[in-house]
Amino acid sequence: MTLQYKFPEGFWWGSATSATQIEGAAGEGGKGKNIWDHWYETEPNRFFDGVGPESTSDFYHRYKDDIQLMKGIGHNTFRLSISWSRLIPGGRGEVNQEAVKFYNNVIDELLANGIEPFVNLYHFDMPFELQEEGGWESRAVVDAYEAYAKEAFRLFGDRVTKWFTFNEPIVPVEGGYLYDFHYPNVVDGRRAVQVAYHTMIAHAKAVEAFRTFDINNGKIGIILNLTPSYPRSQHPADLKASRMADLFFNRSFLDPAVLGEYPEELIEVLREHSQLPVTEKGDRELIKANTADILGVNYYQPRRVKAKEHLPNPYGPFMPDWFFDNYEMPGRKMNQYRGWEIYEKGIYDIMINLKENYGNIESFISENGMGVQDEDRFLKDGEIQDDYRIDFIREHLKWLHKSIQEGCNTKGYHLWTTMDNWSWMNAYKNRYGFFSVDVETKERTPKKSAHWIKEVSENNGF
Ligand code: BGP
Repeated sequence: MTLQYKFPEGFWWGSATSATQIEGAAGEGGKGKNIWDHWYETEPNRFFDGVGPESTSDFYHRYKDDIQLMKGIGHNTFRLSISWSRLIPGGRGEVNQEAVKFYNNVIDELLANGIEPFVNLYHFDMPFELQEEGGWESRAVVDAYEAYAKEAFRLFGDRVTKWFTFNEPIVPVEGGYLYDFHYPNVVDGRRAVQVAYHTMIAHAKAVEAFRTFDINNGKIGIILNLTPSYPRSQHPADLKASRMADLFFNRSFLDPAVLGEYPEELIEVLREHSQLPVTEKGDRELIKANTADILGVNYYQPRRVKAKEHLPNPYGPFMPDWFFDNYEMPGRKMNQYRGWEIYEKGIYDIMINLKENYGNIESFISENGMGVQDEDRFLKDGEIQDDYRIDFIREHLKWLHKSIQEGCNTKGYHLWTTMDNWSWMNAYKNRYGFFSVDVETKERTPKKSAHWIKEVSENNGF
């Protein structure tokens, strides 16, 4: 068969998940509480249909079957995260042996089935006790994270070679400290900046620690949600707006993680508005010396911006949005369920940017996907006919393929997500998986896209 879009030998086909969203068993196996368990206990009304993180998709008990499903659709790689509060209840101190056993079993099962585990250490899930101490605002929590990372490298580094320190570290900053969609629901620019900064320090410390372990061919990196910022027009004010959005939402993590330093312009604007974080001596060198080996790119939607229409309220909290307005481009293609624009070329623009401005760092698409509400509507002969998802993936893959042909160092594509999972405040509202999950019985059923990706992965193209 001749393929129009053939991917390089060894291309990583797979999908991505996170502990809190798939494991369930929140009160089992000795797991401590994280901020999601706590928030749900105190404000269940914040979660779609009042569904919380206690049982989610029950991967904790079903991982063996789930790994067979992954294998069945041609996965050669799979991303999971370790739940910090499961491995070390309370966030520091004693390791929970039941958790060690669980993660060992998952890792071994993946390897035995020819699927390489990509392991992420932190996916929005701060142990509750550490949040009570101040979470990422506290430097002591950074130290606790470093100890946790070391423990994970020591326990699993003999078999896991691809490690990630954080998934989308800007999201807890936005959700928890600016826009009120994650616990602790603080709205405070300065505290947000401190949280972002400490997250970066935690990342650099984990990278530094990783290099003291003798992990064969081991690579460590970070997973960032990069949202290219497109200006409404070429007017200098629109261009400036897009540059500012890019600084706050992309370069705030991308530059220090890959280039080892913060953009001067970002530091300047924070200084001007008295928002600079508290730092320690040696931080600059730490960041410089511990850049990522590999970058995971989560891409769902672009950001379109324009110059501000009105001056911001000078008494309101400092916000990145002081420097741009969002722009609704007429004729844009929307995923109406999630409210996100679909712009496939964005994936290519990101990769070209990484090639031209970030040393062509080894990267892969670590998340891309389409969340759809009420997917049962598309049920036919016992299977969800998700042709929209197939189109979505195919069109993104075409642009990714083009970027590879033009020399971008892109190694794989992971869909968000394997089977429908619990999506934070949205719970089970929007479904993303190759497999549907019956929320009551937890039964998994392949969607049409599962058969399609099997073929694509096995042919290494389409
Ligand atoms: C990413 C997160 C995932 C996942 C996904 C889908 O930002 O890394 O955890 O949830 O988005 O988004 P949502 O669940 O908000 O629909």
